Amino acid sequence: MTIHMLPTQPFDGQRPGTSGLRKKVTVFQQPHYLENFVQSLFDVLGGLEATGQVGQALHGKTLVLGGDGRFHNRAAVQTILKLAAANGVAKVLLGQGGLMSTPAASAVIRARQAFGGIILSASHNPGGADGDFGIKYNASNGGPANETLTEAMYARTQVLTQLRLSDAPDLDIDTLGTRQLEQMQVQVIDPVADYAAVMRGLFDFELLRGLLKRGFTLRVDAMHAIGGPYAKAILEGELGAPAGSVVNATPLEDFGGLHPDPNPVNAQNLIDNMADAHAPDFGAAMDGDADRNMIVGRNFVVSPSDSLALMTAHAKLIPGYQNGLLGVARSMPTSAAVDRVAKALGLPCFETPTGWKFFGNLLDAGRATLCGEESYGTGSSHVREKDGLWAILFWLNLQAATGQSVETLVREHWRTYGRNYYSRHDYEGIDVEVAQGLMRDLRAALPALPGQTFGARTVRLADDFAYTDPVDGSVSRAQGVRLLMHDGARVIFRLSGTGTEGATLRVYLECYESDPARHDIPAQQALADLVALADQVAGIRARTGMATPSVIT
Ligand code: VG1
Ligand code: CO
Repeated sequence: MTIHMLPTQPFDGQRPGTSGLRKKVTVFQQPHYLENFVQSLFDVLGGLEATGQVGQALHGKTLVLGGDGRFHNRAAVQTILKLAAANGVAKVLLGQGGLMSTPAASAVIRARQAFGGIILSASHNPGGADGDFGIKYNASNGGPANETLTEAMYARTQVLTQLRLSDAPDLDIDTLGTRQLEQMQVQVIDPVADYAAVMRGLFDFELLRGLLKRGFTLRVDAMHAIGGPYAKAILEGELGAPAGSVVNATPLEDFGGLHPDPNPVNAQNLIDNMADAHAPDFGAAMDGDADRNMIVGRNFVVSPSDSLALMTAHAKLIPGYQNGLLGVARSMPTSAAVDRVAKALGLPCFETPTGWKFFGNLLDAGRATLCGEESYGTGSSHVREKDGLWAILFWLNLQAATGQSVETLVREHWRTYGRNYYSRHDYEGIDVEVAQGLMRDLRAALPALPGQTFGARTVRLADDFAYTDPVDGSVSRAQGVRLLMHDGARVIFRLSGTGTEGATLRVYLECYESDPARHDIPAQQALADLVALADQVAGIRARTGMATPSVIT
């Protein structure tokens, strides 16, 4: 085995987006494409620029490695191991079969005090040979690399000239145990164990066993992705849910040809099952890397923004949060439902840009305990990622503790706090120039909007969201255009940072209704005037040629 220094040339476009670098599998399969990105990461982590000595700062360090099992996962693991060995990494903790969910990777980094971790996933994006692949780096707190680090990585990809790679043969990644690659140890670990231990410490497993024993039924749809093994081990294995409660539980390289995104559109099958006369008591789905969750009651879908608000309101019923919360945080486009609960409970409430990386500092500093995003993501300080199965266990524990169904819990919540009607309209696959033009013109139109009236609503504030991190003072600008109405309604526009084809425009719509007699209006109807407003202000239909959004959640 020898370590080779191979000449290489920079690739364009290796700037990480909302959550790591995501591209088509075919892009990642280009010679040196993955190698360049990982070498750039190691150069930055190793302090190459600072010390001039390769591998200095990585010396003696342990990294965690695993992915969601999508196509190219196994090949990428082998390549990354050979790069890590050649770059002086002391040890890699590798999930068996190269597998690890995103929240589990975060749990392992924290439990084993690793230096960081590399997660191979394009999350909810489709998989397979024609699908997407992705890679992201998490730091020693278990959370996504912050913008300073991702920008440094990107800068490095643009000037990279050399790879350090071992020519060792491929390693056995399927058998538990420790093996050697050059000077580096590779320990193949059970990807579920550390994560399950964290869950045991948060939830009342005894109570949940009792609930399931009494015949409470559930259907958890793992969408042929990495959440399957975790849900099976914990829900069926440990808590005694009947075999078959977790469906689509075997991770497939192409997710069965489906789109592993737990929303009512892509998890239609779950929605149908929960509308059935024989529907189970509780339903849920997770995404490709198991950090997202959708919560479904009998014939009743919970909006992710409501889920966060409800968790905040009831947190003290859950053992892990019985002493109360330090604070809560939501991404800017997430509805303000949680703000109302925070206000009632006297909790600090933070509004961050889209992307879990922005919650890291608040969690580390002990200023927030629960965090959430409208995109079916909720989590807490137990790890530094959003966590699908955690959310499922939280809702199960909540139902066990209160004896109330999902629908009753949500309706009670609306009665107490009012309902924030919410929807997201996605326009996918727009020409990039068109999308950028739309946002540019929208930004230019902002100064004239305050005071303007559209039907019953008047614009109170129109701006481009900027965030100053209250912990480190870093500023992130241009995080989305906000139109805030005098009555609390909002329309938000931003472009997706996770897509791999053209541009995706996301339009987020929200309005507030305090009157319980008006809590049963279909969301699209309640928000119809805001949809029209959005089109009037941004010219979506005219510019994109799309009469309707491609996805409505
Ligand atoms: C989307 C969501 C965002 C989420 C991100 C990563 O980003 O909107 O809330 O944090 O995906 O989630 P964007 O830039 O496409 O809107 V995951 O589960 O894909 O890692
Ligand atoms: Co995900």
